[in-house]
Amino acid sequence: MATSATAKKTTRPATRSARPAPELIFGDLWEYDPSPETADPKLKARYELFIDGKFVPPAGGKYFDSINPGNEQKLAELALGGAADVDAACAAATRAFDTTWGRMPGRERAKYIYRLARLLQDRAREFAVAETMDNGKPIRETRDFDVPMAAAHFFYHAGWADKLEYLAPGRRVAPIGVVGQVIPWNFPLLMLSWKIAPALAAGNCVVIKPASNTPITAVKLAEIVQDAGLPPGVVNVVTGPGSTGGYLMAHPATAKIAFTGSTEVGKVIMRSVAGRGKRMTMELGGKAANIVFDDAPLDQAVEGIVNGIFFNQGQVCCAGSRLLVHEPVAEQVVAKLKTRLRVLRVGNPLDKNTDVGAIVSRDQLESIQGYLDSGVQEGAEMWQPPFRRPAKGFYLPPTIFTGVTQSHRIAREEIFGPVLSILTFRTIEEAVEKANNTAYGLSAGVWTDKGSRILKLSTELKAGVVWANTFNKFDPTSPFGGYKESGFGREGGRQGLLDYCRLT
Ligand code: TAP
Repeated sequence: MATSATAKKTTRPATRSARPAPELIFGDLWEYDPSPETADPKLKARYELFIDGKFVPPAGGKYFDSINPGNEQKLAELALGGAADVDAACAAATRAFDTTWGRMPGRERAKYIYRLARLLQDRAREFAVAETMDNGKPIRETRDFDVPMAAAHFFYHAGWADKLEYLAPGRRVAPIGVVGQVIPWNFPLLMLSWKIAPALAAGNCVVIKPASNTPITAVKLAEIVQDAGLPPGVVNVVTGPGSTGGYLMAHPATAKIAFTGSTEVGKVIMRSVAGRGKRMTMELGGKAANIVFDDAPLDQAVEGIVNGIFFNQGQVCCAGSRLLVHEPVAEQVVAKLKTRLRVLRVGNPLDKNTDVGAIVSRDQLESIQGYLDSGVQEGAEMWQPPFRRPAKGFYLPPTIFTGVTQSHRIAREEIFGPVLSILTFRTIEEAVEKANNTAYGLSAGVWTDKGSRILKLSTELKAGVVWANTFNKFDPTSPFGGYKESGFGREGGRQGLLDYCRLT
């Protein structure tokens, strides 16, 4: 610690004490007092598929690039897996299930899963940098949240592997078989751990397809799977486009499928596998209400609002993207929020001081921009702090809209960006009605001093998780999942593990 603290000090400019006021430096953060992460992400120029315990080229011989959204530079090329590769991966997973993993006592499986957790911890810094470069999220988040939480999921589920009979006392608990998994780009490594860890703990074998925007930490995790000595075929990683994910989901070898991504693609998958008897979990989109009452500690609530919508640039399924604020304090909350947003640092994701990093891709940036245009056209009032866009990379300042009504697109659709739509309410009934007026039902937040309000809202809000006087709190022991068009099934905790088991 002493060494890094000293090193950090020497890299800071001598004029540090002469900092200008925050408003003046906003937008100049790339030039101002940068504190870049320097750990080597150990990236390879090319990554192959991971099938049957080996890294193999794709059958079609094609590759695609992964781009760093922070500076638009190419990071690596990845194998473009297709149907033949999915066939090979499913065959390997079936063999592994029939001959090794599916028959292995839980206490033995646990040792392998603990090893995955520990090896991931050993390489935590490298994974954090790689994730930040591939996704654009601030290094502070990958370092302090994504990677430690991913390791925690492996540790937690390793602990379950030899105790499965306690999941459902009186029933026989068995694995399901080969599981096909498809994950999104917003928490690439974390979503991978949410998928793989419970599947392995229950005795299943997996074929997983990461998002093509952010495939790197998945293939790096495959290196760890190899180093941990898991039997060949237990974990297979097939990188490639959405169509490869579609083929995997519908593959006859997959007894269960687990999808995290947009509601739109989730519906396509559900239609494609209807009637095939597959077990299914769907973790889909969200449009959460974050509700602030007049008796809430407002400074604390403002921090919760900021965390709720600007964490990971708002590219979070459970983001508190609709702020419902009690009319008597609405003006005060908006004023405090603006003051806070003026000092958020937007910029280089590898800078340890950055609060808001890059949007994952140009396409996503354009999609968010489309929502900003629609908000303005429909009559809401947009506000952004002063911001100078870096020459390269996909950046957007934190954005808030006031004067939003429930019919506006920005109040109804999942924007998946750093954009907050602010509505007001007068009574608790109105707050509940507005919060539930959405096709989604993943999460919600409540800020109030009154326990009775918290109890009432936690039962009346139709959301998989309701946070009270906090937001975005996660734990491997706690089940996470949605209602309505946010999906079904749970990930995490006993309930999440049960979704990977066959009970007889
Ligand atoms: P999607 O566009 O739905 O993509 C998710 C994954 O599905 C990617 O790997 C994608 O591959 C693949 N895919 C695309 N078309 C497919 C098809 N027809 N069949 C099978 N797979 C297909 O979502 P996204 O943009 O990556 O992620 C954002 C969405 O995920 C948001 O709606 C967010 O709310 C949701 N999400 C939900 C949760 C939970 S826990 N509910 C957590 C995180 C994210 P390509 O990348 O190659 O297109």
